Amino acid sequence: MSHADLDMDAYWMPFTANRQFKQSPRLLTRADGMYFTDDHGRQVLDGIAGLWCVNAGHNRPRIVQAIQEQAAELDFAPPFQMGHPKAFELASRLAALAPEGMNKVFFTNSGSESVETALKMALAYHRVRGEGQRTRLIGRERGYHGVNFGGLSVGGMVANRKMFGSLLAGVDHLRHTHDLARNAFSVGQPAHGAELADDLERLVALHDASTIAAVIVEPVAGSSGVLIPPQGYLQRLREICDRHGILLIFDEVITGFGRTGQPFGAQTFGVTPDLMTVAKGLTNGCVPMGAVIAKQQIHDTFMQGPDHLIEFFHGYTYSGHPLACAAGLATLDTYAEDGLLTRASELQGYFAEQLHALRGEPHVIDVRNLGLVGGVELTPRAGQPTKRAFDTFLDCWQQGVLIRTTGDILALSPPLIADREHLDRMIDAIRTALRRVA
Ligand code: PXG
Ligand code: PLP
Repeated sequence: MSHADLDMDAYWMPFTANRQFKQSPRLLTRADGMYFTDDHGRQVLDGIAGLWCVNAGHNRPRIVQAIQEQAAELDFAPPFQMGHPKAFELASRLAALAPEGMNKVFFTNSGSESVETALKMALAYHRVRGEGQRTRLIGRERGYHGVNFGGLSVGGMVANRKMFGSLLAGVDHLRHTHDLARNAFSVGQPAHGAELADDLERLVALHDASTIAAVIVEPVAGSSGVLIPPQGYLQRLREICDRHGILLIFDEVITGFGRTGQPFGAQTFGVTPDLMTVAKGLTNGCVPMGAVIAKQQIHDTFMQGPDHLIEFFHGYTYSGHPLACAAGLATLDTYAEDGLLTRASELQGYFAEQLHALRGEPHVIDVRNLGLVGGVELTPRAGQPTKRAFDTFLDCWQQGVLIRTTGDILALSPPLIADREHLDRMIDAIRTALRRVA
């Protein structure tokens, strides 16, 4: 079906320039492997794993079959006071992949819900331990933690926040780590900025540690433009949290499932958080699902009082949905069979080399990379912020390559099945586009 036959009026599209889109729609109708097909039958190379989620590539037979079979076998089981085997199985498999000691899994349906869940877990954890005055949550400027009120509050993307009132009370933010003056064109982790973690000491001095429940950061900030943590930064944040009894939450919604070269960013960077949020790649994007993975000790702290009482008053109708669990199990099998959770570590050298060759192309003021994530920052067009990057995106789309933009930053996060030729083609498309956008 072509969009000429489609009534586009009713659908209010998320995070989309609705009027512009409906004038000139970009419709995807099929997907397989590294490619989408659009409604004109054109093949479009997927440079962003759908939306940082289709890590094993599209239409993987094992996952498709698992979803089909599950739908016919058990379509739904209530998650409260009831269970079904695949939820337990998937939780065990995730615990085995996660960093040592992080072995309790709470299911949600998205990254946003995972973040809300982790923030609530942190608050309740302190309360259960008798430190209920630890209510403050600390995020970071330029952080993205989804779109619900907790995640928005700790998040630091101004456009996402400014329309929505005063958000959660008692939230503060660390400074972001983006520093073009010292770190532009760093290959991998930038050298400068570990000391920015000390900003947490400033907030501790201001609020007192006894009021702070948790700090949440993305190991690599994705949505706000591919910001790679400076060498030593996450280690230092961990040390400061430990010193003050503050929980450290890693939001691994993007960095999870092989994106940075190890199963989780925590492993790539050698820093273990207390709570970890995941989503996206958990089911290869095929069925909505998220999870919070907690340290055993945090979970165990809740397990007190009479054992017929609910320990944590939280959960979603679709927590651990059978279809999502089936997709998750088949996704983990697919990752394991194809060695995808460490494949980015093999490809990242080549990817970095090719991506950094964009240095010197028109408008390029920074190139950054880690694992199979790349960012290319452009000078904004005078008086028209974001337009140059968006025009570059449109040009790439015309060339049959899907990239992503945020502000004036281009992002690449290819499926982890990509080969060198795919990476070349994505980067060539960006080069060609940059040479012709104004
Ligand atoms: N945390 C992080 C770190 C994310 O990247 C979320 C939470 C929210 O997940 P859900 O599933 O509720 O969307 C995300 C999501 C982009 C982009 O263009 C990134 C996300 C979502 C939409 C667009 O970079 N990440
Ligand atoms: N709103 C109403 C009226 C509900 O009954 C429920 C769940 O029962 C929700 C919201 C929450 O929905 P979910 O559990 O899918 O997040």
